[in-house]
Amino acid sequence: MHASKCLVTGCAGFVGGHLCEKLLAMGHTVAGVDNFFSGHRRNMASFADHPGFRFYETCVTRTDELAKILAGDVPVRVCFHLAAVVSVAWSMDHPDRTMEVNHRASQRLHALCREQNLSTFVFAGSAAEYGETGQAAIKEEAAGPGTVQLSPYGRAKYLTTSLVEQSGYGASLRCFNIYGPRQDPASPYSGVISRFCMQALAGEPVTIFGDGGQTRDFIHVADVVRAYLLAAGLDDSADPPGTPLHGAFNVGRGESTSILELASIIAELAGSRSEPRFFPPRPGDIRHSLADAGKLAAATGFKPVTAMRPGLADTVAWMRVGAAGQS
Ligand code: UD2
Repeated sequence: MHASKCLVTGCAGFVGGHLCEKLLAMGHTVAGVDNFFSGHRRNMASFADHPGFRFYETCVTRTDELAKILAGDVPVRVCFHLAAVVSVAWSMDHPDRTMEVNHRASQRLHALCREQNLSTFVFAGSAAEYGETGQAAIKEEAAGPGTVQLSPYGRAKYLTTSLVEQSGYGASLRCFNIYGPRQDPASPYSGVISRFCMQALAGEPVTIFGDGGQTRDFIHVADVVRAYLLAAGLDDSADPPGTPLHGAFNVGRGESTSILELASIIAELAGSRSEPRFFPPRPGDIRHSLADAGKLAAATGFKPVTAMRPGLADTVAWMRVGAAGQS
């Protein structure tokens, strides 16, 4: 495969770190950008010293800095734009900052990538762009100009995805609930799987918001990384190979798991007798969220390969050793 220089914004984040690791292992070179707002140096530990990796500590709102990085000695060919305000809850209290980072800065970077003739711009969209659809399995068309997103996070992601779609340049991956090793369990905004794993391993009660009957479409980070490569036209297994995608694509497994089921599987895998403890539902919590991921499958043949149990076992195993050594 032809080696490309890639820009990965959010390279110290949970997904960004995994993506950089994979790109470098494939022989690409990576310029990584992060400001450690929610990312961690530990997420770059496995590749920070790789000769093909160069790190730039800056914020994605600094478009002038990004322009310099893009036009370096070896020009960047592909941009993966993952840096963002990542917490739905934080966005509720900081709508202006969320709009600046998740939409306006993304808009500027998209324009820059286009001007500089990068082969593509792949944006981290989100299932939060859909709001409450009432649909069993959500298709991409469910988000439109009349959609009412439940958070500034969802709104800003939607606006950026829309501009990517309308421009005819680049792709947006609307990922559903991503989980796996290195997801930070320690923040109140952390994903449910990382929190449950940490609680179960510590022998503490698992915290369930609401009755636990709410469902999510969980997808392992390794599958999400493959989806990013396909979207950029960098995956050899794609059919046809090497064609960047255009437009918005759901990334999920198309399978529902309830929060109660999740608590029970994680307790079993962790060998824990932790009991669930019930708390009031979170404001704005969606009841059911399930992807119809047929569009990405039809375009690329993509099929997630990590089933729920092995994926959770992998996450519990990492948390047992990895989380203990976090700095
Ligand atoms: C996820 C993403 C968010 C956005 C959204 C799109 C994460 C962390 N967040 O939000 O960025 O893309 O999907 O719709 O991936 N819960 C508990 N106990 C806990 C923690 C959570 O019961 O200790 C419940 C929570 O009330 C919710 C479900 O678990 O019903 C999933 O919560 P989450 O925070 O992992 O993710 P979500 O779907 O709110």
